[in-house]
Amino acid sequence: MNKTALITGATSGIGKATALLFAENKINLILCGRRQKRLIELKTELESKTKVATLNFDVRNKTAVAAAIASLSDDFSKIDILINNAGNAHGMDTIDEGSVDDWDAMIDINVKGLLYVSKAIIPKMVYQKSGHVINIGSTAAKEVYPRGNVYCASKHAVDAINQGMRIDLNAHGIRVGAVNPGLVETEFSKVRFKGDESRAKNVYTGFQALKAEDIADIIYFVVTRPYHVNIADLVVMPTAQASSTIINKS
Ligand code: NDP
Ligand code: 8X3
Repeated sequence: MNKTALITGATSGIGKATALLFAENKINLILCGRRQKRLIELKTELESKTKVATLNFDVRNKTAVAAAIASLSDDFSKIDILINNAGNAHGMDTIDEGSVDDWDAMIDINVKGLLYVSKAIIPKMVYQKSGHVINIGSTAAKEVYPRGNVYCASKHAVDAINQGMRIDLNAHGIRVGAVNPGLVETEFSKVRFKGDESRAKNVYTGFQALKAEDIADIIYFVVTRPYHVNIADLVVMPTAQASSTIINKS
């Protein structure tokens, strides 16, 4: 039987590229995001390739998260793969100048939202004695860079949660691993810089950034290893990037 994957943040970037690749490979999809129009368009695009359901919720709203996942039809109720991908940076300021609203957004979405979705799905994986959770971290989960403070804290939390999940779910045969990308050209910087396109573009100028498809390939590789292989933690950067702050720009 084909596997079913739930992908948060499927409306854009890494999540969308992963949805496209999974569909090509006949993995059934539950696509999640706030932008309903994009969810519908993606469903229309992919449903000739695989079975697709959409769930429209904000990961910050724990009641909406639980209700959306509980609303899945029987066809989609057994979730084999959870891709905890929804997230963003909001702002890039020194700690003294940072906006409390931006901090709330990053902690509420990247950390608490990931937990709310996990809480709605992992107990079912425990019950079914199978499942694979991929947490999308970041190089910001591994190091801290200037003005990255709270975004880096949120991704360090994802790193800790990834480790904690793996420990706690070990007895249940559930695989847990993180994929931690460096700079990937998506809508990420547009969100971080609140729609400032030229500032966003500048982040990826002068070197070849990763594409969302590069990360999708890696996620697909991770979920297609034999059952006895669990890729626990993986960091991937563009060749031009050596760390968060060392980028070989032309
Ligand atoms: P995008 O901005 O392109 O995509 C972010 C996705 O997250 C969108 O689909 C968005 O959907 C969803 N999302 C954001 N906030 C919420 C919310 N409150 N509720 C539900 N869904 C939400 O960025 P990326 O694809 O680059 O980011 C995906 C993940 O990869 C994030 O966790 C990010 O931190 C991580 N990452 C990105 C890197 C990069 O350089 N781009 C590098 C390392 C990690 P919608 O707006 O429709 O809700
Ligand atoms: C996204 C990569 O360097 O902007 O997580 O933090 S970075």
